[in-house]
Amino acid sequence: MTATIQSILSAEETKQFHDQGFLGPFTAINPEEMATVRESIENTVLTTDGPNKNVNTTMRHLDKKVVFDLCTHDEILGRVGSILGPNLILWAGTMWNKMPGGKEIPWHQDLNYWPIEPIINITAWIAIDDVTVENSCLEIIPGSHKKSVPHIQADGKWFDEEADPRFFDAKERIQLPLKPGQFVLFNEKTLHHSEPNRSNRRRLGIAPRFTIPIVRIDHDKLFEGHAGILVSGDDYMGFNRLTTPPIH
Ligand SMILES: O=C(O)CCC(=O)C(=O)O
Repeated sequence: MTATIQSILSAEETKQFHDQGFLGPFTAINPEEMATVRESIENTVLTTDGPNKNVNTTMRHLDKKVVFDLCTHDEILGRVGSILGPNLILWAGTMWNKMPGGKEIPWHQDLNYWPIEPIINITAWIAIDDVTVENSCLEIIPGSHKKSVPHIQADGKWFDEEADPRFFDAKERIQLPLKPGQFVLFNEKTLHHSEPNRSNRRRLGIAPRFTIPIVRIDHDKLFEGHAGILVSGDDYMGFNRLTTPPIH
């Protein structure tokens, strides 16, 4: 059992999330505070191995307090909890470090890739750098979460699979530039994407993923030894592997 977060979205905002599949931008911390967090991430996270030995940009909330604290900021948990309820598990998190020249992240729905069942998730995409259209901000298609889109092989992109373009209209995209410390929320079926980074600036963001205790996580498919962290309320089901937040 952990402290239970306070819901902070209005009824209108939660309806908007259900209608559109995304919400925001909101502010977790201001750009000055993010400058300190960014420096710590650059010096202690991007330069070290994490718990997933294959890639040091995933799951760093498990081993670095600076990442855990950012991912579980009250402004984020309060909004996620307004939609998923008071019992929340932080089960994944990816840092999206797209350098100048970095590839397109193809249009996709996250549920296509994830070993959780049922697939219930809210992602908070948090800007660590100043994220603009030029350095390839997140783009989403409002309302696209209402149907599942088949995924096909992708060539020359960040992932090997992408949403089949015959099943959606990319012209319906909206772009989501974010100041450092701002974030947006979206769900497991919202189509999203980002262009190649055509600027000369890095685009670093982090995307913590939250679910609820009825969702079974296939931990070892994520990586051997993976565990979630209960970040609010009670794990009333008790079948997922959970661990405690990092202390340093
Ligand atoms: O950072 C991006 O451009 C894409 C992020 C993404 O695919 C995700 O967080 O699920």
